[in-house]
Amino acid sequence: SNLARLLMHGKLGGTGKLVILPVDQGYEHGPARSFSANPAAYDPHYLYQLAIDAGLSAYAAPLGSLEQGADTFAGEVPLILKVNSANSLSDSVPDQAVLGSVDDALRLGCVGIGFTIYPGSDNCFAMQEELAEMTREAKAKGLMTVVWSYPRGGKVSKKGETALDIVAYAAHMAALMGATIIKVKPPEKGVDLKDAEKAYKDVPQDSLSERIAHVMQAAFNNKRVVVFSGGGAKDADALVDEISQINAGGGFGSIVGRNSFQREKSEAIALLNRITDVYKG
Ligand code: FBP
Repeated sequence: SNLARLLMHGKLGGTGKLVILPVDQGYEHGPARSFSANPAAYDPHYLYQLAIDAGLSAYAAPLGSLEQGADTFAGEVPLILKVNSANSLSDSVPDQAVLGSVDDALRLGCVGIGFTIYPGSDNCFAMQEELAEMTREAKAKGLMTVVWSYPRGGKVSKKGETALDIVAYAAHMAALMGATIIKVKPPEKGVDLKDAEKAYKDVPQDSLSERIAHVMQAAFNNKRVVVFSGGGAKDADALVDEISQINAGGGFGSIVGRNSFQREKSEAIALLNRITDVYKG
């Protein structure tokens, strides 16, 4: 299967763990905000090569950047086509435009499609219906779906986007939608939905590893593959410590974008090596 192809690739091949390079930040946050820290990363070939040289499990990106290298790097790293994207110029409710298709992913030799949902947004039902439709087609054609489940808008406060109850809810919804791989942000302590306080009274959540364990419980008692995002620029030791706790809590891996491509290449590879070493145990 395509999931097996991804799990058998790179330095973590055969461990059941995975580290993915996602580069859609140019679309979501803008090119200079994404790439000025390491201008080499403006070039899609650099990003392919980074994922290959670091021995990562997969490289995920929107259509244009995957196309700009699909022939040159064919077969060298599993690819995930990120089929929908938000942008920082629009001031509308949280939403993403669907810009790629399952057939595009097949044409590019991808193992799967990546899709963001914003549970909570005024557009969340339409986004979930789009995902359901694309998941159906992807499964019929043998591709995986990787779901970026990012609650945003509605009853979710800005700070609450990473609260434990919200992240666990996000992982659970993606599991119910049949996602092959679920991607959420590392959860923080506390609940955001007032009526969740009682349900969380006895859930251990002081350490990140305890919070990760709860998210894994929400993902069908560890039966679904959940990976956690790297987030904005962080100190290398702090990121490795965070990832050690994700691993200790039973997380399946990480998706690390800005913390890898915003560093100069040798530093990025050194950090990604430390991260894969954590997941190798
Ligand atoms: P990072 O490791 O750079 O955080 O990448 C993960 C990611 O999900 C990207 O795929 C995406 O562009 C970005 O974070 C979205 O984050 P946000 O919606 O919070 O800006």
